[in-house]
Amino acid sequence: MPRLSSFSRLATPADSRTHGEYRIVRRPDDPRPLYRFTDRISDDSSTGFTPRAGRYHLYGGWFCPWSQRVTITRALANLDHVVTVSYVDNVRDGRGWAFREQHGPDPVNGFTLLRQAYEATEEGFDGHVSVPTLWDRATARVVSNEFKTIGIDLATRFRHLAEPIVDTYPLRHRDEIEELDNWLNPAVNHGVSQAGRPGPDGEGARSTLLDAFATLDQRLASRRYLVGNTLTEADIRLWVTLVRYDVGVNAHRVVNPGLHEFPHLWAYARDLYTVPAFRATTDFSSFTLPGADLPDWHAPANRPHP
Ligand SMILES: N[C@@H](CCC(=O)N[C@@H](CS)C(=O)NCC(=O)O)C(=O)O
Repeated sequence: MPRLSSFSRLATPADSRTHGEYRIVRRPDDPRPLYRFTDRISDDSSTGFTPRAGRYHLYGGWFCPWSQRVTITRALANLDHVVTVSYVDNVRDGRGWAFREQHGPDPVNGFTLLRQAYEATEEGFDGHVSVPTLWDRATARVVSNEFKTIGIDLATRFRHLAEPIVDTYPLRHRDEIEELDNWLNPAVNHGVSQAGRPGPDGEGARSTLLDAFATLDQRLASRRYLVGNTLTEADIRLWVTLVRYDVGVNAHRVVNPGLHEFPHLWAYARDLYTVPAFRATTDFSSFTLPGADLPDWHAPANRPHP
């Protein structure tokens, strides 16, 4: 019988009866960050993580908006041949994210569970096992599972190795991008899950979310992108939530009749879907709830020129 190489090893199917549900027990007095690994890539060797072709690997999840932010950024930074990527399975049990048939084995370490990458970095690791996770082949450890700084580093630190298709984090717009994030991250990116809670529990979040959509709709009536006149990180951050909205949290129309109620915002979202980096990193089946109707993402967007 042929021996399987370590790189074709896969986890056994997700099974909550045997392994329990995935959950994190966090002591209230634990001072460590929620997402434990927060190292940065820097081109002046101050962090030890220097940008080199082939050095880093991104563990992503098709279902995950935080992960998709980073895979879109990677594509727009033109890093397809510089930073490799692979995907965990769409479902998990108490063991956390795992590598299974659908998206293939771990091509770097042959791990069957993403947790093993964390344990290789910190003995007895007991924190969040999350995607995206950035792995360093040179030191054989996790660099970061902080999606925000992973995205910024991919957008800014590899330019000597690859000419970006789009500069998604231009110096002149960084303050405005982060200012928008201070509003949109709680109101929209995190607000959607709260808004999906039925009844009074979700009421506040629903009105905050719909107010934010209305303000964005107005903002996007006369401009193609959120900040400046090119696509930036601000658009990526918003879009990954918009693309999931009508088939995820709002699949059963618990928040509103649909994104189409905000015609400029909806056209803006469709316009971004025409960008190959957005389209190629989207797998609707990985985040569409059973019975949800997929809106027509291919309808022409007719957006204002920047
Ligand atoms: N929720 C994180 C972003 C990353 C994240 O939540 N990823 C999800 C998948 S979409 C995950 O892997 N969660 C496992 C965990 O956080 O333990 C944050 O707000 O910083």
